[in-house]
Amino acid sequence: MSDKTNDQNPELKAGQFRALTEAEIASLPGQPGNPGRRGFMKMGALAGLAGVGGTLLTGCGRGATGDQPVAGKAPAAAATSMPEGHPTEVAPGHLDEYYGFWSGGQSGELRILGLPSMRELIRVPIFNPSFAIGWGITNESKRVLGKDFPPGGDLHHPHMSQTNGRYDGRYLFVNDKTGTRVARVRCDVMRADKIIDIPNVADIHGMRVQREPRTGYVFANSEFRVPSPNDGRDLDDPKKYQTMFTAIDGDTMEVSWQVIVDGNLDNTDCDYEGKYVASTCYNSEEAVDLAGMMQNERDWAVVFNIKRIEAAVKAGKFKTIGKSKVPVVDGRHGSPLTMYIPIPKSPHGLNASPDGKYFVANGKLSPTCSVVAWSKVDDYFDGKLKDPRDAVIAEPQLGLGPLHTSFDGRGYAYTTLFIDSQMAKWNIQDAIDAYAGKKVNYLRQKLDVAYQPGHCHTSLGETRDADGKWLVSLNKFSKDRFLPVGPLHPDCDQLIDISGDQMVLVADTPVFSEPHDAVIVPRQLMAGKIKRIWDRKDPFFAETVAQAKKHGVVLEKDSKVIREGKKVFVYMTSSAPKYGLDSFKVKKGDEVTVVVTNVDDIEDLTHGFCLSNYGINMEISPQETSSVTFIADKPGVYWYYCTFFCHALHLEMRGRMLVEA
Ligand code: CUK
Ligand code: CUA
Repeated sequence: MSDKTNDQNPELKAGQFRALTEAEIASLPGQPGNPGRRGFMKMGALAGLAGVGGTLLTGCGRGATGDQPVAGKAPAAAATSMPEGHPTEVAPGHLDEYYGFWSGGQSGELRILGLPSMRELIRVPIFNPSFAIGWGITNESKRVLGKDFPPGGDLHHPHMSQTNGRYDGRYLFVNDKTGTRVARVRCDVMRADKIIDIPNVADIHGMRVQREPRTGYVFANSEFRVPSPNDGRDLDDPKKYQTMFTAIDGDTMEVSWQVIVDGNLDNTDCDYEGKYVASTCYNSEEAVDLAGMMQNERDWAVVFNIKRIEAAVKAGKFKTIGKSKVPVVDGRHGSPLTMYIPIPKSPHGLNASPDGKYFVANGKLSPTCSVVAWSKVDDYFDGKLKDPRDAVIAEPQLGLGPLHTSFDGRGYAYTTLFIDSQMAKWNIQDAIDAYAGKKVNYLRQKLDVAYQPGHCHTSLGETRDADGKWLVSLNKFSKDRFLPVGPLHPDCDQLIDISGDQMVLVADTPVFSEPHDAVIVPRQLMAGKIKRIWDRKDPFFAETVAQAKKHGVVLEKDSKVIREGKKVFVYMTSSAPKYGLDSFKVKKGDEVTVVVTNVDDIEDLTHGFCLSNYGINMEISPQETSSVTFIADKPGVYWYYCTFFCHALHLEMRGRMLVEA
């Protein structure tokens, strides 16, 4: 199916799009009188007929705004002369308007995209080693990763720190499902500076940050139930398995407290007042096989009362488990610390609306989303609401497989339908009215996406600043959308314009496995926050600087070798196109630490240090110090050379390590 490609629209070059006509929009699924999916598939033919009469979608009423003198959008005139094959509206040399911080899934990395071009700008390795920059190889990165770091991670959820419900550009926090870890990334240099193991639990999945008054807490769900402590006891006695909700102090990256729950936790989000955080909770059956996990018609959204939990911890009403000192409170059914709201069926995503009034739990195995009012949660904890189910104030029926919901700040919600391969746009107030018995149609549009969407995310949609401009659909399958590249297909992330009444698909982007979630942040918000060269006083390599100081070495100018028994420290500068040392000599079996300081202070003038046949490469960006420690176990001549093309004489930028037998 290639209904939306330009095969049928020969007037347009590959990658060019034009705006839908009124008639085409009316034919979209979800529109009154629409002919359904089949009709949508016919749209390609329709588009062919319409020919070049329509405006290019690249213009899309979003051309030059006049208030963006610095690049941003290409002027409307330039939009018609977009480079061939470029699926975007950002012309060469122009900058994107938004940063997209993208999960890398089982790649273990964070990715930074530009929107609306959907261009991948850079990858930030976090749980995954990266030979390109030396993550997992350098001493500096190993200090963050810890001693015996696993070979990778499964990063699902990136979220930026907030202050008063708005992104503040300090940190990004990410989870590692397989390694039961949470990492913090500094937004100024886009490097992880803390990675912590979460004790007592397994598989950190859903993760969000406290919005009010600031982050504050980072909340993490552990999904799989295991014995606790998980030390070989109670192996095949699932009744003794449990899981917990974890709150981390985002400033110190220490675990503040944990709450034992029933079921297993999936996704999580918090309110805009700093009072509550809620998690979807499936497998209320507490089974360990597929059939068993799908028995109940309803599972839960669990709401955690932050103040009460803090008070319980303060009053000493907690236990600790095994060697961990983390206070653990009991939040299972009947606890005054939690509220279990029945939600159909095995709910997955949980998303708080930017007006601060509601959260939406996405039904997954039910065609519904459940809208819960935070005010009713207040009522429940105040004793005014007896049945937690009465906190549900709407349950719109949207389609098959609702997984995640995003908001535009104008009262609309956008929900991914995994099984239907569609995005549903619906009106929250209408859904509430319909639940109350009024005859209203809350559904506004269904847009086919390709294919099987997981998360969706709107620009600024998880903050008070939700601007209703862009929506991304992070699709798990791409099938026929791209050139075949072997049995493993890329995923397909699609950009959707939501600035008008109708969602309009504007770009397909192939992505490597497997983005789950993303956040979209305007570039103005990051202006001045991102460094372009390192600060010599940066804490990332401060320990290496301190070690050099002990050796009496001034990193910015000294290049010398210092021997301490079998330990050899090789200090050298790098300045295009030369290392401070043309060669150094060690003995077989020495523990060698090479410390390279890039004294160039020109933006983008990065050097590399690659040591042949020793499996070593590292990046040294302007004003950075990077170091690596290894055993010189192979005698002979080994060249080290620069891996970042830095100068016309880059290939000559090298030297020799001489290892005596
Ligand atoms: S989860 Cu993957 S599609 Cu890990 Cu946020 Cu829903
Ligand atoms: Cu330094 Cu290439």
